[in-house]
Amino acid sequence: MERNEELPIPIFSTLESVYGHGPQLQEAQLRLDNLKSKFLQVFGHLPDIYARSPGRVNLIGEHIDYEGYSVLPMAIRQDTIVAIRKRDASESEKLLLIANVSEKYSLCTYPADPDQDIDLKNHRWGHYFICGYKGYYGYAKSKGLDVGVPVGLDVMIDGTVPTGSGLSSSAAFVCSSTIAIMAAFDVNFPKKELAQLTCESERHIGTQSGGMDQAISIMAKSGFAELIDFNPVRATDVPLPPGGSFVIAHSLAESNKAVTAATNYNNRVVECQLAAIVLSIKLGMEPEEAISKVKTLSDVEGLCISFAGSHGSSDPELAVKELLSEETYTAEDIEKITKENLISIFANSPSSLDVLKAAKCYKLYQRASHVYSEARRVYAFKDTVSSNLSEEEVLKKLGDLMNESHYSCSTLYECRYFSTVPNCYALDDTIGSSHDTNSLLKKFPLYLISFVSFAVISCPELEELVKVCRDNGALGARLTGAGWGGCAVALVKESIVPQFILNLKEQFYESRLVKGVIEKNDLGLYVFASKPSSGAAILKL
Ligand code: NG1
Ligand code: MG
Repeated sequence: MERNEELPIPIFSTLESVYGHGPQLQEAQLRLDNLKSKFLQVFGHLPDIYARSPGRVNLIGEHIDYEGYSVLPMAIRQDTIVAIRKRDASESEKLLLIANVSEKYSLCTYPADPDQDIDLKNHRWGHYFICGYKGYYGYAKSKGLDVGVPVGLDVMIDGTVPTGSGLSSSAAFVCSSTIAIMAAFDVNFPKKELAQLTCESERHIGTQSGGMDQAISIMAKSGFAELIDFNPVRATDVPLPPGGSFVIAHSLAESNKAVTAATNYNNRVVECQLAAIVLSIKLGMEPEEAISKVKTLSDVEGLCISFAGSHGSSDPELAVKELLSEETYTAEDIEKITKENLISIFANSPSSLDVLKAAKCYKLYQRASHVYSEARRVYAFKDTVSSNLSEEEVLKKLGDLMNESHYSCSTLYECRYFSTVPNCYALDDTIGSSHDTNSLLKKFPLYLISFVSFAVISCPELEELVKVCRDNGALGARLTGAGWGGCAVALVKESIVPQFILNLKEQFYESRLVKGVIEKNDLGLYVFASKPSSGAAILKL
């Protein structure tokens, strides 16, 4: 049988083929009717074709995709549908008009120019469509397709993946946009190629993201989670553990990665690269070679042969313990090891230079420890699912792994601080360690102390939510997606799911209801059990 990733995107002529026959179908029909009538209202025509791509919940394997390590997400039913109409080449208007069914998002207009730069200083929601647009043209040209003269496009978006929630609304948007454009031009590429190209094109938004979200959105199979490997992208079906259910709950803190990249997401990517370079030099590589060759922590794994773990093979976690310092590194500390200054190491990456500008120090030991241990947990999770253990034991073990993952994300990777105060604060310059409350007390008036301590323990929502999940019987609970807000995912025994959700509503959400923003009746949007849904599709309706 041909592997899933070698196939092109499926084309369906009915909504049932994607949404099945349950209440989901009714909801999809309503969305489609609304999308069509709004399209007609705004553009004066009906769309030619539609594409949909789902969001995802990552079960385990956080912040390791960009380091080359496998991750284990599943697609959720919430998705983005893109309706598109290609204008005739004869029509004078050569514009991309991107509208949204939601009034929250106003019409975005761009030139029909695949070579345009995205204005990162002025973030607009339509930029994600342009990522897909540039990606499509770049790929089509590289394959020698005759792309013709760019024409205008009328586009309308309907997304149900909550934004800034760690459920990958951005990748659902970029993937559905790319696929809609591709379908409008009557071509279809293999999923594997699309996963790669959408991953690269989402980087136009300024985050140095890995490829997990696009890969699962494109390659997901209904009823399965997927182990996603990289270089090259591959998906392996992983059945869900019997007797267990995954519940997703929103912390109600949004995290806008496109805006906070320099201090949060990209900061960690840069720290990982620095950790990888320093580690490889400590393992005997010449600095010059390390700088030119080593990009990710997975590049270093093969060098750790002298650090054998209990299983006999090389153990990078041990190497980190021995060779990196737990203290934070300044730029000068690192430059002494690399014998080259950081600005020239990252000279070709403007978004990394932004990170260097914002950062005062780097936590190499902590970030590398997280990445290597999380990579190990992903395989432990997959092996546990297919082990001979009893149902009870499997669920318990998976829950433990999820809890360990959360602890690591929280304490070693620190995906939980607000970006207003960078992780290695600029304040560190004057106050020494910002965690040292005594020295703070001596030096600063009370108002500043309360500000600093607020910053240190800020974004408590996700921590609280994870605790509420565990207190109510979750076998494991963890943040999912990039963190700094967004959702938690909890593994819960199937038999207690309804009661578990009720308890969360009572203990976490009730006190946070805000009239006009979060109403009691809408709570189902913020906390729900999720089954693995299918991947991207083209709809010719
Ligand atoms: P979210 O925050 O869900 O968009 C991001 C990255 C992933 C991955 C996770 C952390 C993008 C598009 N996605 O997910 O590649 O690195 O964080 O595991 O930036
Ligand atoms: Mg995203």
